[in-house]
Amino acid sequence: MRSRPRWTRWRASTSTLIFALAPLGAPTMRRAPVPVGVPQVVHVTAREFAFEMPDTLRAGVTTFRLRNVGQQPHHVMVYAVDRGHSLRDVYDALAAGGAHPGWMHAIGGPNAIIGPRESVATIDLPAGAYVVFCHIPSPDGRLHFTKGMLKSLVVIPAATPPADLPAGDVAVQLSDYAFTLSGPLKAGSHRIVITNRGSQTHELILSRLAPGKTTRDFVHWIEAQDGPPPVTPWGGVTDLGPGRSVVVDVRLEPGTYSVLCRVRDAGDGRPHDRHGMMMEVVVR
Ligand SMILES: [Cu+2]
Repeated sequence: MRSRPRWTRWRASTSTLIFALAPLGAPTMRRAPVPVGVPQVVHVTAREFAFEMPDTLRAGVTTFRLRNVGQQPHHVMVYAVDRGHSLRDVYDALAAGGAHPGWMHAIGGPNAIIGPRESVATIDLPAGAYVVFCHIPSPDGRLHFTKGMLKSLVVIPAATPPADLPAGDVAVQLSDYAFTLSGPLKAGSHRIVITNRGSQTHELILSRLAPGKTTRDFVHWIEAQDGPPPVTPWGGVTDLGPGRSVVVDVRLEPGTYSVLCRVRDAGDGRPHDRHGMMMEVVVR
């Protein structure tokens, strides 16, 4: 014998199911699309030496919009942290240098920017415990996270329907050790889908080269920090673990751009540009 409350509940769940599946074919759905989740937008303001941003986010697809009101370049590294590890553990692990420990997972974030431009990266953020930090060195050699640019972030489960990562107009694959673009980059706005197909964590540092300067000049400058930088930082994505994708919104001006990965190799500890993970892209 079936009781009435059960029947009512069954009907409710069936109609929900039909509603969810309808966009696959029902013509009536053209006028009444199923609402889909919209990425949450997180505004991050960076300066010497702090991040201004929420401490808690909801899980799902999230757009980080980084604005840097400081004088030095800053970026946002986003790492998920396994249970049982504190912010102090993260600090100690980062301060030790070398490859990051296995209990930290690179999720990707907006790479370095300075001045009025924004660095914009959309990532999928599962619920859990995270840290955000800046791993860029100061002129005195100390990394920004040691000066205050390290904070914890809690991502709580979301009740809203999940959004998909937005589609892009260009794809970039990261591998061990190369960047592969799906097509040319022209001046103007792009939505770039960056996917790590390698076995290690990689990043994409996008910088516009000053006239006459090369990516090798930039690498030399990163290591020596002498004189003014030969580039303008233009965003990209910070550390991104294998198999993950991030969508970066960028507005390109004509010029030559340097594309670089400085993640330290799991094998020999040298930065990936030393393994050939660097290229130049001419934008017209
Ligand atoms: Cu790399």
